[in-house]
Amino acid sequence: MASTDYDAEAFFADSDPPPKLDEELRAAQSFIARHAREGRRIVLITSGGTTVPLEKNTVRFLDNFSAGTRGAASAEYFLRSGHYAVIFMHRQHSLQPFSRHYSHSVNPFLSLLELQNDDVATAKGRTELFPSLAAMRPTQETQHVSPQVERRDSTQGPQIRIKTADRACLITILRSYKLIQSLGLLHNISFTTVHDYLFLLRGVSRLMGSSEDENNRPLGRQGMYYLAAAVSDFFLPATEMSEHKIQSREGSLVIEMRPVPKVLKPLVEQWSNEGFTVSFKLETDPQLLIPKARAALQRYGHQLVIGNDLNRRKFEVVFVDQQDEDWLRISQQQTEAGEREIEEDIVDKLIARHTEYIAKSSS
Ligand code: 9Z3
Repeated sequence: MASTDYDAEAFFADSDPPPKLDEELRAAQSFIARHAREGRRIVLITSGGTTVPLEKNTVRFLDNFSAGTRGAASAEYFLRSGHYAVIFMHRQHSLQPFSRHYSHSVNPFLSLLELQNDDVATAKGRTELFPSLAAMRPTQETQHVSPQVERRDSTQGPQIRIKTADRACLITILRSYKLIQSLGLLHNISFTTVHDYLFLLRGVSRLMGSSEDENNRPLGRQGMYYLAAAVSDFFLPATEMSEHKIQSREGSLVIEMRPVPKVLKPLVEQWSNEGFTVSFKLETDPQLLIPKARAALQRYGHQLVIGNDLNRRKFEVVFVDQQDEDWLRISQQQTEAGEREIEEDIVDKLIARHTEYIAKSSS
């Protein structure tokens, strides 16, 4: 190890905490305290990729691949089980539970809506919005707007409706979202940089690790840590970062990055108080998946590594624990058609394993 490599303790001692950390942790504390008091299991889900800024006034950064699907979908399945309160710690602007079904790229929200009593089909309507387009005729598929224009009641402006075909699905998702909100079962925290992520992970796992129910029994094993975020392996310490935008006149860009401190070890040994800890291992070379997952288990001593290959992750993962390897596969066609999600099966299996883990401590 180079003398400048950071272990977790040195990293936290040498780095300034993110400006809103205390505020974030106060909010997380009241969520955790309430659910621990009520004897509910709590799962901390991390989701999305971390960034590593190359400059203090950041113009460029290194990013890790992750859309946040794994984390956001899993959060919904944990909530649906009825056994968990969920802390969803995600990369800012990555996918979130419930709203993920209507992301801008997959299912743009505006295309679910239709306008009634609207006059965009008339030249007058177009003049109001984009005068320079007034002379252009609507395309064939928007012609059907016209009959409604004929019936237009001048006292009533345009009305918005959800398209009939999308209504049932949207209503189910909206009702689920509202229900979870009204029960206060989901708490969101966002991060951008790997630095934010590390401070938040330490803060939240310490809070979970020290919480108790009303009979002073620790949350301990009832806590789960589901670490699906794609975390950078390399970072630049603040002391080695350029203050301003790196200038191209300096020729080729050569940056030496440091290994990110491994916080899974202190999470397991010091912070989480025996919480059930699941990390994900992402590889692109299938040969490396099992050995790397095994090495992580060995190194950190946690309960489970879920290995996934970048290109197969939506229909195949492998559960690696101290004893064996358990492949979970679902149909690729069904996945691609949007009929099934592997996260449903992952979460089912994890809940069963978590239940067993809790039972072991009480026996
Ligand atoms: C994963 O492996 C996740 O399953 C994915 C999910 C990032 C592949 P999406 O968000 O993708 O659904 O698009 N996460 C962990 C990746 C990671 O950084 N793991 C570290 C490593 O592999 C260990 S914590 O070394």
